[in-house]
Amino acid sequence: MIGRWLALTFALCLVTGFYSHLLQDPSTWAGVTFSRPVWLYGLTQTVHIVAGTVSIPLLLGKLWAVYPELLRWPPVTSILHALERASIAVLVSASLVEVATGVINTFEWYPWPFPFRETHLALAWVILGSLLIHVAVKYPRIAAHWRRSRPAGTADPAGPAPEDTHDAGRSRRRVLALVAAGAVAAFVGTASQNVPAVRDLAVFTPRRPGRGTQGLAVNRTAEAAGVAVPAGAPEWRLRVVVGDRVSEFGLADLAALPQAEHSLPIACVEGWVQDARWGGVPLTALLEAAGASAGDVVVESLERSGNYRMSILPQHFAWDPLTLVALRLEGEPLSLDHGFPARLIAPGRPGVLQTKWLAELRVITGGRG
Ligand code: HEM
Ligand SMILES: Nc1nc2c(c(=O)[nH]1)N[C@H]1C(S)=C(S)[C@@H](COP(=O)(O)O)O[C@H]1N2
Ligand SMILES: [Mo]
Repeated sequence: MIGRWLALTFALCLVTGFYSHLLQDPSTWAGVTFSRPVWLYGLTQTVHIVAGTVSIPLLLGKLWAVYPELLRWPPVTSILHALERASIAVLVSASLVEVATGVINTFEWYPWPFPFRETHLALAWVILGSLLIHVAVKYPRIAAHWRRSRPAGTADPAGPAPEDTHDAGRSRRRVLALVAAGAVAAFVGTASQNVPAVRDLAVFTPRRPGRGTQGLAVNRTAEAAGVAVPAGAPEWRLRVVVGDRVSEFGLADLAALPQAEHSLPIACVEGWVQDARWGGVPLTALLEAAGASAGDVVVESLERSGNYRMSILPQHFAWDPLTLVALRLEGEPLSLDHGFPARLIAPGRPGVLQTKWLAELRVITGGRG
C-alpha cells in the first residue's frame, strides 16, 4: 500500500520536475512549455514540493517495511537476483539523496560542493530508470496482488507471510498509522503555504508569501544581490538590442510607451505562489519600439553575479501580451527589493526567471534590426 502511494508521489515529482527543467533550460524543448494558464507553473511546482515532501514519510515507511529483506540469507541466490538487489540499492540511495537535496534547497542552504539543479536532475533520471526495473521485476507479485479479489477457496499467491503473527500485525498497523500521520502532516505543512486562510500551518516551508515589502515575499533582497539604484534612477537606461541596433530607454521613455496592468503570480521554485497587480510596459510594445517583430529574448540584470542575473524568454513567452516590463506593483513604483527600476514579469514561468533590476534585453532570433 505504501508502495502505491510512493508510485503516485514519485510520478508527480518526475513529471513536474521535468517540466520545471524544460522551462529553465529551454534550448531544445521550449515548444512543450506554456505561458497559459498563467498559474500553470505555480500549480506544477506546488505539486512538486507537496508530493516530494509527502514522499519522505512514505519512503521511510517503505524502508521499514522491507528492511528484513536486507538481512535475508544468503544475500544473493543468482546473478539475476544480484542485479535486482543492485538496482534496488541504486533506487533507494538515489531517492534518499533526491528528497534530502530537494528539502534542503527550499531552505536555500547548499551545504554540498555540487550544483543542486544538475544533481537533482541527474538523480531524477537514475530514479526513473531504477524504478522501472524494480516495477518490472516485481510485476508478477504486483499483478498477483491486484488479482487477490479472486473466487473463494483459491490460494493467495502473495501472502499472508508466514511470520504474520498477531503481534507483528499489530506493530505493522502502528507503523502504518505513523506513516499516514507523517504523510498528512507533510501535505498540510507544505500545501497550506498557498492557501491564504491557513498559511500559518505551513510549518515545513521557509517563506511566507505576503510577508515582505509591498505585501509580497522577497526571495533575494537588493542588498543581498549587491544592487544599489538611486531613488528615481536618473542615470538608469534599459538597453534593448535588436541585431546591431541598440536603443536605450530611461524611466520617462518607458512611461511614454503604452501601459498595461495585469494580475500575475510569482511562483517560486521553492513552492510559494503569490498573485500581485503588476503595471508597466507590455514587452511586445517595447520590443516593437526597438524595432523587433519576433524572436527569443535574453534578459540581463544589473546584478553582477548570481544564478538569477540572466534568463531567456522563448518567443512564446516574450510575445505573450501579458508579459510586462513591470514598473509598478499594486499601483506604486516597484520597491528596490522587488526590482526597481524595472523587472520582468511573464505568465507561467518560475519565479527564478522573473528577472529583477533589468539592465538589458537582447533579441536573439528573428529580430528585424
Ligand atoms: C522523487 C523525488 C523527486 C524527483 C524525481 C524530483 C525531480 C526534480 C527535477 C527533474 C527537477 C528539475 C531540475 C532541473 O531544473 O534541472 C526538480 C526541481 C526541483 N525540485 Fe525536485 N524532485 C524530487 C523531490 C523533491 C523534493 C522532496 C523537493 C523539496 C521538498 C524538491 C524540490 C525541488 C526544487 C526546489 C526544484 C527546483 C530547483 C530549481 O529550479 O532551482 N524535489 N526536481
Ligand atoms: N536579478 C535577480 N532577479 C531575481 C532574483 C535574483 O536573485 N536576482 N530572484 C528570483 C526569484 S528566486 C524569485 S522567487 C523572484 C522573487 O521576486 P520578489 O522578490 O519580487 O517576490 O525574483 C526572481 N528574480
Ligand atoms: Mo524563487
